[in-house]
Amino acid sequence: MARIWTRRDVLRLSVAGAGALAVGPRLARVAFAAPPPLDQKDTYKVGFSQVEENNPWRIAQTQSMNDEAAALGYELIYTNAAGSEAKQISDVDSMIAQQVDLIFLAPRSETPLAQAVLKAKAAGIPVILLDRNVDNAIAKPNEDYICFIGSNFVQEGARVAAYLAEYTQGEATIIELQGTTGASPAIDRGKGFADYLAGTYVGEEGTEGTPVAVPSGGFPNMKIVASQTGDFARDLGRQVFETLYAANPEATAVYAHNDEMALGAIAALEAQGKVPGQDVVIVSVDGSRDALQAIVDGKMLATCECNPRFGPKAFETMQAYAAGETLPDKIINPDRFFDQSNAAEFLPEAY
Ligand code: GYE
Repeated sequence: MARIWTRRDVLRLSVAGAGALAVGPRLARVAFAAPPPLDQKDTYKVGFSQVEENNPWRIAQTQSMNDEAAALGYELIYTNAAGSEAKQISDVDSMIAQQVDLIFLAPRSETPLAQAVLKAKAAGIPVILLDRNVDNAIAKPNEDYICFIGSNFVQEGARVAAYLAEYTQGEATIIELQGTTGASPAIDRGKGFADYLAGTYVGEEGTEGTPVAVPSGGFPNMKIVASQTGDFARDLGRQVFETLYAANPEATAVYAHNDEMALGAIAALEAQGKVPGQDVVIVSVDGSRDALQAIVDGKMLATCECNPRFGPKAFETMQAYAAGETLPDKIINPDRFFDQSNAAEFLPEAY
């Protein structure tokens, strides 16, 4: 079976990796057609490389990973890259040096962190990607890493677009606040939303929640007039929105790639004496407590859920891999959708 590696295989890969490094900055993809194996054991030492810890979504995710590791009696080696790709790459290096059994990686962006996946593979350590993907031209699921666990971000963007289209009856001048540049949720949430408005969105991958079909021709009177990154952060979202709104005061809607930036835009509008929810409607993704409260208060229109509580699914997937199960390339979390009709109901369970 391709999954069984010998120590000599690992050694050969390290040598191949070192050779590739000598000729260029990128590790060549190694030839093995399966990620490194994982023994079945009573307890494990597992790495969790978190991208940042500056918002409620990340805090809830880390909490969920800690809780599940503690419940299972596993040791969790946690690192916080504080929003830096360079730091995250060295965090993974240090996990490799500590010889963890497996690495859960929440990669900041798709391309630089694909290299970290290859390094872990070369060291014989399997990786599971949490909540963001890597560039699959560089590192592949079921080959270089086990699988990705997370939401269908294209669908999230399309669902938000469908909701906004219905609410505005196809008339909107939109400012888009993008997530972290090069991060898969930013790329895909942008794409799903834009494709839906253009009329080219096609539902994908059997997940629930596919939005209503786009009318042919899309929504010609819904236009994105400005689009810039706010790095998924509340205060940067506020500042970027302020600049974009000053240049586009005719805007009637904001599409933020996460709740934190949506809340930043709400703060900027209020600071200018505007009424969020009336002068400008705001839609986003995540389903944080503050966002649900903003919906209850009428300041935000809707948010598509993206659930941060990964712990149980992450460790269950790891155990399934150790048991020799074949896993899909992507394990998709189902997302709910929150608006005025149900935000109050979900507030108590929100993070
Ligand atoms: O939406 C955002 C977080 O990668 C899916 O990252 C995740 C996103 C999430 O910081 O709020």
